[in-house]
Amino acid sequence: MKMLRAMSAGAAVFFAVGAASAQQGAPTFDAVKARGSVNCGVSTGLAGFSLANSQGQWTGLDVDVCRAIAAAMFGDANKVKFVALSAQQRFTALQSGEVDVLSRNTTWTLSRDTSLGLDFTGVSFYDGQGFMVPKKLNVKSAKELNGATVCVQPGTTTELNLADWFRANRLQFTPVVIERLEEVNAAYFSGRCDVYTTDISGLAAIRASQAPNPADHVILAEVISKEPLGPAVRHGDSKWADLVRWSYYAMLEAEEMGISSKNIDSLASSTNPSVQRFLGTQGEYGKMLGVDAKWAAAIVKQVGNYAEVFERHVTPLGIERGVNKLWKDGGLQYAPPMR
Ligand SMILES: N[C@@H](CCC(=O)N[C@@H](CS)C(=O)NCC(=O)O)C(=O)O
Repeated sequence: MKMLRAMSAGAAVFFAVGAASAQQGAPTFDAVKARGSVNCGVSTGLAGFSLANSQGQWTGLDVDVCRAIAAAMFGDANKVKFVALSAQQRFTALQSGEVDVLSRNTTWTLSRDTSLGLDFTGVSFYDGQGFMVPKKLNVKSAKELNGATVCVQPGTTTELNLADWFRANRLQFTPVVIERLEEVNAAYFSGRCDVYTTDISGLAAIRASQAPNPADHVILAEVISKEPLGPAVRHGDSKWADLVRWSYYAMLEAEEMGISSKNIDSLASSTNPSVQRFLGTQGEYGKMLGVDAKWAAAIVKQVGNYAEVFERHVTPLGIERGVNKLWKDGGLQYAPPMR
């Protein structure tokens, strides 16, 4: 594994793309099925998104996306092995086959979609980059940050946007670039950096779970980028990408239809055709995906719909649904029809 990680990103891409085009069929889908569990790459520990407790049990929205895939594939949301990955490690881990899917606050960008050999299957959380500063610095706007020392993780869109934004605003800054999350957190909370920059969801998670006193830190109003975060798979296995994509959409569709883990059993006798399609009592949608007819019902029963997952993990951080509301409630979350 060390050797794989040590391979240059370029070599890994060549290997992954070469392997994908040489093989026909559904290598990842078949490999996951034969193995009996999904290898899911998550971040090393971000409250609300992917965090392991002392027993090694993972929770969070990114974690639940992988549990949903396992529920669809095996009828059992627990058939997942979580692999903790730093921002720097994550793409090599996917390219080399160490994980089947990355569900880890990863921004969908053109270069990742193309030259890194990935396919993004949707957006599980619409985010943007922000800045957190100690309240005692009395900073009201990011425009006041000239000359600041800024903590940032490498291998992220964050690092790039940071440089762009300061340059565009003709401001100076000194980056403090640290790979390990605990070390960046320690650097910021010990005052080694004036500013912490990352996705706003990350800032909220770090403030809520790591700050000695969360009220001592403010997240500034400026949002300097678009960060559509979503699951990613390797190029070249559409059957696997389809399953990952529709597992997530099933959570959205369930919310839209008012199907939740609490009421799904009571809907078994529903005569509503779209409910019947969702439950797998009408149509052959499971077969089309290569899984059981009850795949979507298993997701909702064992993991929940998108609102349930969001409220369980993300709401406690003080993050509102905002743009992550369903389209019919004025947000951006929209699932294509399940038919
Ligand atoms: N969305 C950005 C940033 C993602 C990212 O890795 N953010 C950091 C800061 S919140 C993180 O998740 N670190 C967790 C870790 O290293 O385990 C990207 O895709 O590049």
